[in-house]
Amino acid sequence: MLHRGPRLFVFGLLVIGTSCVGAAPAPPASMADTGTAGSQVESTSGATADSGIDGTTGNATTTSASTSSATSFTTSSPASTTTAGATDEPLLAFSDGVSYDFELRPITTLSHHEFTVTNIGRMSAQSVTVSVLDSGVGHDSFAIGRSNCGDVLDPGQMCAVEVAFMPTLFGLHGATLLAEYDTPTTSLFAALDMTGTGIGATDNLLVNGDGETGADGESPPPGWTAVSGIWQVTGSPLIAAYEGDQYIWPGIGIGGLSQYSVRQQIPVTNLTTWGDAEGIEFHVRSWLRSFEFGNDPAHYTMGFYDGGFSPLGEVVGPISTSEAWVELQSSEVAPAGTEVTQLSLECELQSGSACSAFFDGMEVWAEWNG
Ligand SMILES: [Ca+2]
Repeated sequence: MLHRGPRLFVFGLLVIGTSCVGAAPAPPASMADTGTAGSQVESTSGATADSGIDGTTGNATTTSASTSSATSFTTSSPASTTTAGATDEPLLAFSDGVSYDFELRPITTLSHHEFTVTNIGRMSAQSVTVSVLDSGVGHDSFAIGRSNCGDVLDPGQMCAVEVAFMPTLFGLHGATLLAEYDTPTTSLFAALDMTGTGIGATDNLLVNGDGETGADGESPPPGWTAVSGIWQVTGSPLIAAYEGDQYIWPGIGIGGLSQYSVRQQIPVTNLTTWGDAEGIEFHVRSWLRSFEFGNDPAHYTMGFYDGGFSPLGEVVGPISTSEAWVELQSSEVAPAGTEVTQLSLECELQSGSACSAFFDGMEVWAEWNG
């Protein structure tokens, strides 16, 4: 049905070369221009607090050991290799200027961009370190991968740094790419603002929607909370599971009870860079059947709640009394303030001692495409 790619949390590549940049103060935006001589921030001894990075914190991780022979991975050219207007000091500049947007990227995918750092000054830059500044929403979705930037970058030389971006949340992510270096008299840096937007769909957010977790007859089903009735995971030759061996049903033995309900709450404040789940579309899918046609009607309900669990809205799924497995599905955009979603399974007893509703293959997933 709808595409629901696996939600990967592969951070192995993302942590390379990015340690310990948190202590470095964010450079003033007005000083982040890397395209001209005026783009550099100078921080001399005794400089004031707004002078940027002093270059002595050691917080940026030095990349590869390649030094004076550094060249680009590719044939990409720097934006400027001229030394016109440059001072007698070293001056580093990014080929992409002051900003770069990775644009819309599914939260399941990893993308890369190669940035080139060029010394457009007239002296060698020493102690060159390139790092991702530990600031901004979703900054940890950016990380340095391959790099051939060494400790020294001579005038006219360039080196290449590959940055990996894998959004972990829906929405706009941001971080700063820094190239710090020393001159004979001070420490400077070039800065570039990186952005990217996470889109796409999550994996299944529901726990034990297939009824496969828990021993036969276990009540309530692991991951679920019974509101009324027993509710169990079970399997039976009389009712073959839709998938796997087990399903979830209300159980037997509640005399006089007519409404059976079980629920599962899903916190959803960890899905977006804007905090709540406003604007996120939630999809529900469930397979449902009765014992015989016309048995006890059953359905699911998807509810949206704020942080205090006040209801903000709900979607009542289709009611089924089919004697065969039927796929039920619905989608709804979460209202502003949504912090919790709740899937409830409902069965209305018509006769007998057990509500004949069998749920299997249930999933809830979130989608946002910008
Ligand atoms: Ca199952």
